[in-house]
Amino acid sequence: MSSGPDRLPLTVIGGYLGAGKTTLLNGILARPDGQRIAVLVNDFGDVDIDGRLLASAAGDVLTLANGCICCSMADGFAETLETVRGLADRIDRVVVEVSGVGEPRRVARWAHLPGFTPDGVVVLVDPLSVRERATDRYVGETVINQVAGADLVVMSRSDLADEADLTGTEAWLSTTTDATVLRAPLPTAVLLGPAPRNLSTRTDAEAEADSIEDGATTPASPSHDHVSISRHLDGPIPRSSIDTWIRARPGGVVRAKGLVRVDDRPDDRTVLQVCGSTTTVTVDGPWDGGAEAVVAIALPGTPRAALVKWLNLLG
Ligand SMILES: Nc1nc2c(ncn2[C@@H]2O[C@H](COP(=O)(O)OP(=O)(O)O)[C@@H](O)[C@H]2O)c(=O)[nH]1
Ligand SMILES: [Mg+2]
Ligand SMILES: [Zn+2]
Repeated sequence: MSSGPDRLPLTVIGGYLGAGKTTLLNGILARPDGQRIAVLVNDFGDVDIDGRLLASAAGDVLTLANGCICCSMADGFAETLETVRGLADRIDRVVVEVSGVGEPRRVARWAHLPGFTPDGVVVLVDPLSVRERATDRYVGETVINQVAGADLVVMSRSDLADEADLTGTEAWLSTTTDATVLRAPLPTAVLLGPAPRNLSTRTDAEAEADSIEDGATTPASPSHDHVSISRHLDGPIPRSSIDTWIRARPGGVVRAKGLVRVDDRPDDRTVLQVCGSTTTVTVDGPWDGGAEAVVAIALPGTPRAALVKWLNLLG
């Protein structure tokens, strides 16, 4: 019995590194409103940490590892969409998390493929850092394009920002995008359609003009030159090495994440999250049996050696 539409709504979630995309997705998966959702994750770096953070919340999580899906033809992405279309009778919709340097509006073109229907572009912004990032010479253009191409902009971390940050960011956003701007947390029904939100009113002809072929050959923007390195760890690491590591974060690092075991809690999964100047260390459950790994992402031009040395401080 399938009373739903025969085309799968495809929602794209974007936003700069650390903006809160995976957190938002986990929230959706935790409260799916009775919908069966397939999630596609286009993580930055070669270690699948986001996929594992999401997998603990739900079933159908597919990881897209073949480069940034906004600018490369990414055979992997076309194939994955094919796979998802094959699951159509057991899922209700698809949500794609684009890498933090990707342009989600470009990815949304894929929703015009047979079997899918566009359900909008949701872009996360961190009210504490987005205005500064937007002026950065390497990533500014990407951050602005992400926001400008959104249907709905969601301000994450509204719990940490003060009212001045929030209203200042809202004022900036109103000059940068036509999108509806809302503050997190938001119910799933608002994040995913159908909902009273300002879905772009582009005609099919305009969408056609933005053909997938064009997107496939568009050169990557300079923000794609972020320096990313990863390291696999072997066995539990000393608690003290985490403290040392936090204090030694080199300049240029905008994001790091890790799934590790720590010597005083060797059976648990400890999640390391560096996001801008904030570092959090949390335990989210028992060890998942995967590889112990950490990935660091830094602004273009950051010396790799500094990142290697930094990750080597862990254990
Ligand atoms: N306090 C707070 N922290 C958040 C919020 N959203 C995300 N974070 C934290 O910000 C960090 C980056 O979030 P993540 O979802 O992984 O960002 P992504 O890189 O865009 O996928 C993590 O440590 C999250 O726990 C929020 O609304 N409030
Ligand atoms: Mg993520
Ligand atoms: Zn890209």
